[in-house]
Amino acid sequence: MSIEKSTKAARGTVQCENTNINLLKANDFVADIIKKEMAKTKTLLVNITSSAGSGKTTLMQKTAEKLKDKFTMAVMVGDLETERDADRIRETGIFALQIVTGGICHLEAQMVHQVLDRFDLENIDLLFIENVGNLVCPASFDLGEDYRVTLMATTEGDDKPKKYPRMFLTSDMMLVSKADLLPYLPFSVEAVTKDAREVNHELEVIQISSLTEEGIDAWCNWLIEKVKQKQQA
Ligand SMILES: Nc1nc2c(ncn2[C@@H]2O[C@H](COP(=O)(O)OP(=O)(O)OP(=O)(O)O)[C@@H](O)[C@H]2O)c(=O)[nH]1
Ligand SMILES: [Mg+2]
Repeated sequence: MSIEKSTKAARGTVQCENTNINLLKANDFVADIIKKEMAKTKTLLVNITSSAGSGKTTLMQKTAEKLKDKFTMAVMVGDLETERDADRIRETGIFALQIVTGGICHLEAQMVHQVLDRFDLENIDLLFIENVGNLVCPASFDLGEDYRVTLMATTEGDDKPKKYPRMFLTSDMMLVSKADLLPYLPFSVEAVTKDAREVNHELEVIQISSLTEEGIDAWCNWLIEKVKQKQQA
């Protein structure tokens, strides 16, 4: 099964007893509308997920610094409170919009759709969604993205993929972030990769550090390739 098929099928599968099936159906309906909109404007949509503090915003800043002269890019960022992440991303010179969820622990397709008209999609090649920081709820909500990328920081411990499998099952890429801290931590990249691939054998993995720029070229090249594919589709 292709990555696209397997991850999207997983995103649509309701496994958790507490999950509200109607809510997810409504979400998927709007996610489809977003997908169609992105197909029309040939905008690559990438949903960035992780635990709180794994380095999502820092990676958005670094990616903007590296790619903003190559593509038009923008970021939509979800947080429970404050405009802080959007402010940080705007400092790089790209457009960023904060969605304040007011306590909701994830973004839903409806929230994304509501603010889409604030983005000049016809002229945006690459749109990121920085999701609310946690490995649980964001896993269940398809936002119409082309790709889901999960950061797994070395500071979190290497046991997370098996404890929070749905996030890794529904992701296309795992970025092992804060790799510069590896010499100081009991964290095995080999072990985390093995566990994550046992959950999702098609998961791509890149080790990165936004501080030292390790792996940032590989990450940017992956994005460049995906933007190209989207524009040729
Ligand atoms: N050592 C190290 N620290 C990093 C790296 N990337 C981010 N950080 C630090 O980690 C902390 C959290 O980074 P953020 O980018 O705010 O993380 P986030 O995932 O956006 O956080 P939330 O939006 O709150 O979930 C900050 O103090 C960053 O400076 C990295 O590659 N290496
Ligand atoms: Mg952030």
